[in-house]
Amino acid sequence: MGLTLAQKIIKNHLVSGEMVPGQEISIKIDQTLTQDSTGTMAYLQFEAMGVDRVKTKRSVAYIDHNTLQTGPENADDHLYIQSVAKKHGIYFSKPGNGICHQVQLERFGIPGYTLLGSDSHTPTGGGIGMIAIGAGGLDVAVAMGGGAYYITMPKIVKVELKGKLNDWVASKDIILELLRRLTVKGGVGRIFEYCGEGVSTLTVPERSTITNMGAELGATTSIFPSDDKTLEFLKAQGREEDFVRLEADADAVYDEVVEIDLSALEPLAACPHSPDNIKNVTELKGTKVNQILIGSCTNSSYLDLMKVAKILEGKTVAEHVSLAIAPGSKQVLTMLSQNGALTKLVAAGARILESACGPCIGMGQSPATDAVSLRTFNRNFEGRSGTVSAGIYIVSPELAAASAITGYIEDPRSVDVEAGVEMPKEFVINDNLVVAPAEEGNDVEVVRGPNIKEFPKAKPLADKVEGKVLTIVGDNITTDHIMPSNAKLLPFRSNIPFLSDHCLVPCDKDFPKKAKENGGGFIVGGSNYGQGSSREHAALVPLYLGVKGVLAKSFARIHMANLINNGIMPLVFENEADYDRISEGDVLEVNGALAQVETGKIVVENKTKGESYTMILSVTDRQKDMIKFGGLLNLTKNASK
Ligand code: MIC
Ligand code: SF4
Repeated sequence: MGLTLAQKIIKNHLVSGEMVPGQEISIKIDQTLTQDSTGTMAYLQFEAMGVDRVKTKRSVAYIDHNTLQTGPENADDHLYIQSVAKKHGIYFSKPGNGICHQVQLERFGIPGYTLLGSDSHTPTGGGIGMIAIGAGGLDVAVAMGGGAYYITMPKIVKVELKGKLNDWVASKDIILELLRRLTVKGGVGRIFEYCGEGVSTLTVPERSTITNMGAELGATTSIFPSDDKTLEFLKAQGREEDFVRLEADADAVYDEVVEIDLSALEPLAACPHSPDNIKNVTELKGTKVNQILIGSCTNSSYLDLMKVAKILEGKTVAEHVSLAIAPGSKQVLTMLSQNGALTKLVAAGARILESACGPCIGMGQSPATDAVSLRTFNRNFEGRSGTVSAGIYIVSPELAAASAITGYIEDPRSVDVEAGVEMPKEFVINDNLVVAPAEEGNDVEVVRGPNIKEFPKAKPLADKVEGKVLTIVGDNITTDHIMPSNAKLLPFRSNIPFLSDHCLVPCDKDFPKKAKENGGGFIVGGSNYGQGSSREHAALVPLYLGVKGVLAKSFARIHMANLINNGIMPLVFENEADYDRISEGDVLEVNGALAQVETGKIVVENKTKGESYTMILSVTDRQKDMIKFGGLLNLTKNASK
């Protein structure tokens, strides 16, 4: 029986387990990436492991999220990461060099390699045929130390692309179409592998837009074959030697199949407040727009911005619209400036932002009260923009640019410009913002500013676990709800005590107070609890607040792993109706917890109501040990005794 491409790469990296969906496997990681907002914790954890030099083929630390230095905190974090990177063998991508996923694709990604990143959009690398996975900082720290990465073997979904996109329909519309069909939960436990005649019609940056936003499906990762288009891209990046041709076997067997006829797609938009709330542009046409933002790791490539420049050339942004553009990398910005496209953008009235995540993570550019904002980003969760009342629409750069001119949502097919942008033969290469690590790290001193606080350490599981239900939240709660990120909070990503006053506040403003007054307790959630980002803070902060377990209808993959890594029990209702029986303030108790963890079923007694609920602890044996020992670090320490 033939193998799919994902299976081939996993097989080549398999350390333990069998490639049977649902079973635990572990794989060797070739490359890691961190960014600054998750990186400080990842490196503090790496340091706690006591490993001198990273053991990967290449590890890169990027600064791209917290670049708005409104006080010394972010700059202190940058210095810490820069020095720790130099000491331990990690390349350091300075602020200004670009968004981690864009730069990794341009300069470091290699087809057939595995990449683990402390950011949920790491699967962007699937656009050049990598198995690229997002994870919590602790998992990335372990991988840097040479440890294998453990996951449940996903199902492999074949996405058969037929035909070719029509002019001004974008690759963004392909992933929006998948989100329309499958929802933000539809990809959980799955790898999306793209095949079919439509693949060869898409360039690497277009493919990467799709694999990037596979994260919004909840997928483990997404991957494209490595073919002539990949060669064209790597060659233009001066990295032809990194190319290897890779595809699925002709007789590969997939667990599921989805077909998309590219020629039938139309421009789409994800409407407020979820990436799967999809409408056709024709339904939205004429909606007045106040702000347009073009950028993010989803859509800030050279090709994307050239399309935007083409549409905006000679035009002026509508009077009532603010248009801001953040090119994805220094390379993109340099090329736009060299070929004059930047001048066209500026002439049209665009506000040029630095090459960083910027407004995508709420670092500035919050829209006005009740404003409508079109963004080429990937997430439109309520409040993520910094303005709770704003309506955020996720769209392609083409649709965004067309709308910037009239100030109303426009169908990009109506622009009077010829479609298509040529892939450059050569990208401009200048890696002078990437600092190589020291040959010998012993003499490098790690700089720890006052903002670098210790991370909370989990304790081994007690046999009797008790506490109050601190809050009850609904379905699809994101990590942006659990641990909000914005220009005010991001500077404190290395300061868990500070962040703890903001935990779950968008859902329940009294949550931190209740957690502190009661010395911790339980959170009750609906389905897909913890969707979105990889931020470990959504587990570390509840850990700091004394949260012992989360009872939910289901969990998102990365968040569930982060809870377990930090010794918090993720418990799934066997009977979903029990969710409605629980009230805030109920006292819950688990007796004989240590033995119950072993069985994978936990009986939670509700002392207040005099009833009990069977909860499933759907974890592997190794994860059971993590919960018992109090997280991954304790387990690792225990194993090495
Ligand atoms: C995001 O897009 O939500 C982030 C910010 O990149 C996060 C990481 C973080 O919270 O620092 C992610 O996607 O993992
Ligand atoms: Fe940065 Fe936004 Fe991409 Fe997250 S989704 S890595 S915040 S650009």
